[in-house]
Amino acid sequence: MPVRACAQEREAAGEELFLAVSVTLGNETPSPGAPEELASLVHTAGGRVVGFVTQNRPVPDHATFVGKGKLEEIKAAAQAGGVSSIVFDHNLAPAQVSRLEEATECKVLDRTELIMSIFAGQARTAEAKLQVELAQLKYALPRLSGMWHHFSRLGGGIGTRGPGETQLEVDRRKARARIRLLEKELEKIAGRRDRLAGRRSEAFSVALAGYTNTGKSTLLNRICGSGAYSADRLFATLDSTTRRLDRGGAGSVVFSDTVGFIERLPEGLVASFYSTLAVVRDADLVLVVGDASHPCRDVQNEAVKSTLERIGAGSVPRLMVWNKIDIADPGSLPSGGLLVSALTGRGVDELLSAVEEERRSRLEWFTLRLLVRDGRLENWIHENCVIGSFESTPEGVKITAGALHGFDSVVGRLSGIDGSLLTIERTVWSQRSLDRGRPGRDG
Ligand SMILES: Nc1nc2c(ncn2[C@@H]2O[C@H](COP(=O)(O)OP(=O)(O)OP(=O)(O)O)[C@@H](O)[C@H]2O)c(=O)[nH]1
Ligand SMILES: [Mg+2]
Repeated sequence: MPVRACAQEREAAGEELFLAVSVTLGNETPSPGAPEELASLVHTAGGRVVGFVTQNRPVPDHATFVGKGKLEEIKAAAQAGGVSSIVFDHNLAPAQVSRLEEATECKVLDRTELIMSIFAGQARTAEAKLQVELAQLKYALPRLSGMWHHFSRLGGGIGTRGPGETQLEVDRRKARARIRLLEKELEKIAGRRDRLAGRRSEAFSVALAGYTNTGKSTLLNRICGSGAYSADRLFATLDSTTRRLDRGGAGSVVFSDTVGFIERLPEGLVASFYSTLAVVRDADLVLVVGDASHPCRDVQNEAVKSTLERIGAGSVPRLMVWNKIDIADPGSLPSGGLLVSALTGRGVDELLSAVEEERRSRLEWFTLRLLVRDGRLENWIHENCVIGSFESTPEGVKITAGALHGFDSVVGRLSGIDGSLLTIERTVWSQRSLDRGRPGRDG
């Protein structure tokens, strides 16, 4: 069967076929997993890459990104493969897209549009949908002139659908008004989340962050027994899920799972998902979850480190966790980090012990005296502090307790419940001095 007829049949079956283009610029070293990752992104978006064209250039061509000769090659390859969509593993200027589409007579998508299209297709929660629409609109705004022509000629498909699709056809004024509305809605949602977070701020918060598809949601489910959505696809998670780990003791730990990262995560998505990513920024500890079985695990991890900086979480303490050791080559396991399998549970107890050790190292100890027995105050202390000793005396209750976020935060919270029943001895020890066995007066 001729290639073209075969391609048409597959397109008719609902799969959009792509020619992929990747250019290595200047003295960049091509990332070894980049072609597979691009193909995987296209697959997640519902399409298939049927051909790959590469080029080395010192700098991008101003008009068409690739050079003239390469453009001819791309056009010929698209025709031979019977594809009407081309994806560039780069970000293109609006004028470059127009010229490329004219020259090749194909729809041209850049990396940002492709990733945004995946986000649009995967968004489940109201917040994620609004965030993706905002990112898409902001990206489309400078491209709106000619957009109508672009979509009417090329029809639907990847990059042209999603929460933002109808908005892409309206004029700039309407798009700007919509952007303002979306920003207001998102502020409201973020405000509600901040208020909720404030209520549980005494817990030790641990965020799972890492490259997409490394097993963060599976690990959250393994640790907390929760039903977070996990799947063998990129960007399965686009929101944040927080679960409390109930270990039966005082001073709880909450784990949050959130959207995964990728190399060159589009700026617009980082900005739009800023509040979703607050669980990482505000965490007491970030577990950086890597895929030990992935051939490009180190490149992925570099991308994760730089994304953590970009989202403002660069200074949060981290613990490296290498997941999927059940399918990793035992001869080349990564060093420097905990080794776990979220699927089989191997190493997960050691991981929890490491988290617990980290939490205890941050505790600050102090002594409280309650003048009378009071259920509400005692409950609060039990739920939010680690109890060192609890002594009932004729004058009330004497409690030695440790808290995560310092003595002052505890005083503030307890006074809010009923300060009149309380005297607090400002005798504060750090966990470190306790560990040395010589509790010294730090404050
Ligand atoms: N073999 C093996 N597979 C795993 C392990 N952990 C997760 N997986 C699989 O890896 C795939 C991705 O898992 P997820 O938990 O959805 O990954 P994620 O990091 O949350 O991905 P995103 O939400 O897309 O960023 C799923 O098919 C999981 O079953 C593991 O320890 N071993
Ligand atoms: Mg996930």
